[in-house]
Amino acid sequence: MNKYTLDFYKKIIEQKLDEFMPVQYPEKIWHSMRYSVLAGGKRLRPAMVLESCRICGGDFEDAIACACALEMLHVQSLIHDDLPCMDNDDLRRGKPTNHKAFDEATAVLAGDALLFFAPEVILKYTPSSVSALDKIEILSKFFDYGGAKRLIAGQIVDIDSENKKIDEKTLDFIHKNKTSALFELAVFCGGKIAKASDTQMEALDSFAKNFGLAFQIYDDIIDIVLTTEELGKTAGKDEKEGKQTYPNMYGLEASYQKLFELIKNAEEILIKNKLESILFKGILEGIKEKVKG
Ligand code: GRG
Repeated sequence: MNKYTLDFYKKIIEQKLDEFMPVQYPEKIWHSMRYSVLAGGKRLRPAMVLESCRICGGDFEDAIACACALEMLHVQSLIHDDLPCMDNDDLRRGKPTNHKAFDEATAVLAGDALLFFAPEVILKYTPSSVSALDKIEILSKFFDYGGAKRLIAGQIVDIDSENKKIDEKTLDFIHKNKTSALFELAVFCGGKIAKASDTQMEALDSFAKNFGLAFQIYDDIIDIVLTTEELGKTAGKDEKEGKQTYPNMYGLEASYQKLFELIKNAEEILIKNKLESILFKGILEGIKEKVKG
């Protein structure tokens, strides 16, 4: 297997996620947490933590705990997003959603438990070569970006905007917070652990901002053009639920254009800042291929 590709990182991440989450008493909650965390998924965010660390001169192994914690936060958001009180979905990552496989109360608790467990993983398993101050900065960003200022902010505006006419600024707010925030957090963690320079941190951040927005537009496009089987989650859900998306506001053609523009920006940021990345290049190429084909 080629080094530093998504498949390369995915294997490492999945092994560590399994290792960090042994089943213990009361088993039901751990089974529920593990069910969603180990259900597959592309593992983009944790892989981006590891790659950001590596391309800024760090040892990516030092960032594994952070990468797994970020995936746990992401999975928590998916479990809660799928609940009947939110998106009410039956299928996620090609499997029944957590509340379908277990029950609603267990799914709520599994999400809550992951939220507390993730920072514990950062503290417990990040090596001592990462300074206490850097760990505090990472945790502080983790709480900021996962909370009411970013991820939850995006989600609540998204929910409140369903079936309403919203302006471009509001749509932008939703995308930047419910989706881009975790990509920005991923590259911040990787860069911080590598002790990246301010210039590198800024470059990673603007790469992630462009990538995050591109990824949400891509996610909205494939919701329209791919099937449920291809997606591993219910297709056509956005339209049905009156969700505010880029294609709904600007049309499919303009969405493709915006997607390619953002991808180009992201590629240029990497080149300009000499951040040579096999993973980032591969993910961007993969998105282009998928929407073209
Ligand atoms: C942090 C307490 C707390 C709550 C979170 C529920 C919620 C608030 C936020 C949901 C945000 C959400 C579901 C955003 C969608 C982002 C998105 C495009 C997800 C799909 O990501 P992929 O394609 O999924 O990377 P896989 O399954 O491959 O990991």
